[in-house]
Amino acid sequence: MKKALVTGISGQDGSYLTELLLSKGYQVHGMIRRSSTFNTGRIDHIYRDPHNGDKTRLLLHHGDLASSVSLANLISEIEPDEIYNLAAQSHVRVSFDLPEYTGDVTGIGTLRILEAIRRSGIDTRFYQASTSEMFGGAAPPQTEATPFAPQSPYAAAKTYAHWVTKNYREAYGIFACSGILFNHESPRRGETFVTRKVTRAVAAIKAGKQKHLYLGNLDAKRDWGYAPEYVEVMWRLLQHGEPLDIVIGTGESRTVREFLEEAFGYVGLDYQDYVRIDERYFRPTEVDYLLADPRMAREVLGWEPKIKFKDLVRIMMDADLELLGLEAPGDGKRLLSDRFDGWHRWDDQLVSMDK
Ligand code: NAP
Ligand code: F7E
Repeated sequence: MKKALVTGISGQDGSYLTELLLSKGYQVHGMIRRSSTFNTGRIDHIYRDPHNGDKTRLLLHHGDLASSVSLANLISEIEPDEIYNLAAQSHVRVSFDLPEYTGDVTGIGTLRILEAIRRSGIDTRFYQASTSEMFGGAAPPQTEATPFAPQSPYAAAKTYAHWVTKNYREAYGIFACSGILFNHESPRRGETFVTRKVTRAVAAIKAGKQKHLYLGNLDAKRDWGYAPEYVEVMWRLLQHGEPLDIVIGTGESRTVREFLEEAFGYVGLDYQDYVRIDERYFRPTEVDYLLADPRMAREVLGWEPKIKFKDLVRIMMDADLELLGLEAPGDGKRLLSDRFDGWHRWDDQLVSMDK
């Protein structure tokens, strides 16, 4: 049985990747950080408490990207075949308020893992969650050859992590890869990222629980894809014959305003009646236009996204309407059951644990 260690298992991508790995028969070790409140909501549906005598291939351990000791201990004790480093202070706006912390966790945290791998001497494959934010101000479309131009402490930290991953590959022969992922979203997206903030607000407005939605820059353009499809490519990258750095996105870019039109329009509302601008959501430096050229992912990994912008909005809208007990038009839900099977099922489906 292959063993994987996943940092950031409690986040959006960590939860989907864990479902994928369990469905492929892996034993998954997840690193969670200590919190005074429960932070495992996204993986509770697949966790089995060994105290109940349940068979489980999902094991959780405390650790932190700020702690070299915890990382070195986990890596030498588990001896994972694959390590997916998904943990990060991942919010761009917040990184301007917490620049030092973001540099430490999102940047140096990656070095701590690589150094723990090197010192343990184990033969493992490493995935680094790099990001389109590293392209920052570079002209679109962005490819593997586009020079980085980070525009935030988050992007600068990720750029450091990206380069040090490449350096450990070249210097020490570690099978270390980076996926340069463009924005990817889902019903499990953190509530303060713009897509989820919008879909939750539309549902709350529809339910009569909220009157207005306060946002920042509506003109920024993003290449938004569907998170479960993106975690699949992380796994494919580590199964590839040689370590690579690769761009992952849909090849379509839309403004925040277009997202608003689509989400409000889905339930028959006009966003202009509800959206207000609040300066506090503007960033000191913005990334205006991200658009992936995902040709290499298609040619080398055979990866192509099935869910594009409009479908993504529908999937997220259906989920947030249902969370508030409202009847959803259901287009998103139907689309998921038509296009996917197996582990790619609607969010609440359990992954079979006894494979
Ligand atoms: P997310 O939902 O914000 O999850 C981040 C995860 O990191 C959470 O599990 C969080 O734990 C954990 N974490 C934060 N600080 C930590 C620390 N000091 N030590 C250990 N764990 C820590 O992020 P995501 O959207 O799933 O993204 C996954 C990764 O891909 C991140 O590295 C992100 O920067 C990167 N990325 C994301 C996108 C995107 O569009 N989603 C695109 C490109 C790259 P808690 O649950 O306790 O907070
Ligand atoms: O912002 C604008 C904002 O925070 C998208 C992270 O996963 O993807 C994510 O970073 C756009 C920006 O995502 C609000 O100014 C307007 O132009 O949803 P976001 P992000 O900054 O693109 C990349 C690839 C990552 O790697 C990151 O980890 O939307 N925007 N009004 C707003 N954004 C937020 N959050 N809130 C607003 O009220």
